[in-house]
Amino acid sequence: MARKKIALIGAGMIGGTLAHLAAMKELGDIVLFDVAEGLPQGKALDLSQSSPVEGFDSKLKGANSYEDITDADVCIVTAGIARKPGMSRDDLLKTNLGVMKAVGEGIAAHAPNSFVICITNPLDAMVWALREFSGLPHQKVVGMAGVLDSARFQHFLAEEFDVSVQDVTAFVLGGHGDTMVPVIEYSTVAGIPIPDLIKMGWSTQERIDAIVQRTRSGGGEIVGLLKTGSAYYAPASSAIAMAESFLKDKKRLLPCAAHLTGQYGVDNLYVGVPIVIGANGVERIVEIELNETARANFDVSVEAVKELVVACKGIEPAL
Ligand code: TXD
Repeated sequence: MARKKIALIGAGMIGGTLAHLAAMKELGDIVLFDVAEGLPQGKALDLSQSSPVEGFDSKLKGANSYEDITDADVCIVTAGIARKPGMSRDDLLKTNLGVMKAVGEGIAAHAPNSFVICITNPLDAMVWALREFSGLPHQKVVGMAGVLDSARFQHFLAEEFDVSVQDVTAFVLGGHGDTMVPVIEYSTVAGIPIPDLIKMGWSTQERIDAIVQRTRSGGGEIVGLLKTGSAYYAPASSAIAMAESFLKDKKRLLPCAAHLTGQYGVDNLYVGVPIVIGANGVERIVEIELNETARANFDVSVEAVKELVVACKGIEPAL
């Protein structure tokens, strides 16, 4: 059986890390595509030279032409500009919308059967625009944010409870970052929900609220520290988990930005919800009952995504 093909559109910080992870996990052969000349080729060569040491047989290629992504099984899109300190996610809108147009057309022309994972910010609007520009089926285009947001939440919770991250599950909904909605009742340590853990004296509501807040501004905290870019290790790991679920038909239930058609009372919008990812892409959208607070927060999140989509339509009338 021929190897799977993974196209990474954008060979910057996340793109390079994606290539490293995909190669180490031998998910398939990898094409790093970027508009910058030399960058994808340099990273591909450097990574290829680590293969004898690491013992992986994935082939890596750097490219500046969309022809090289031909027949990719998965495309992971990080192309665009990253957030700089002081810059809001929405400031990125205009530039990255133009990038989504080019990328969407490139994927439509060369890898129309691929499973597409968008990472570029502002995520919920960019994945919507990328789907529109590419014309691919909605179940084959998703956005990565929830896996990262819940990983951040899980990390902070594991620290708070002093338990293994492996035993912490976190449940988040809604848009990326500031408007993320953690559902505390469904976030657990080995199945014990957080409200019960609070009752057991493992933490307090105030401390959990502070963790939620830190998670929401998790991206900004890293931007502030790095000063020259945004997070890339955890975002790359998160997208690889999604790609792996598709490539291996694992049917993992992961929080992702998915196209809603009435679920959660939302129509024709990409919002972060739990989905099952398998060989057919989005195989199921999981609709859970929300309590009043979660519902109210979710609605705020949906409104924020709606506003961004309206802004996109203002910039790009073809949408
Ligand atoms: O949770 C999430 N979704 C995110 C999103 C978490 C962290 C960062 N997130 C966003 O990912 C971030 O705000 C950016 O929009 C993307 C990519 O972040 P990265 O850190 O990888 O940015 P880089 O290093 O600037 O890389 C972007 C690359 C760079 O090499 C450009 O030359 C290239 O994109 N680029 C393009 N490639 C192809 N085609 C076009 N048109 C293009 N324009 C720029």
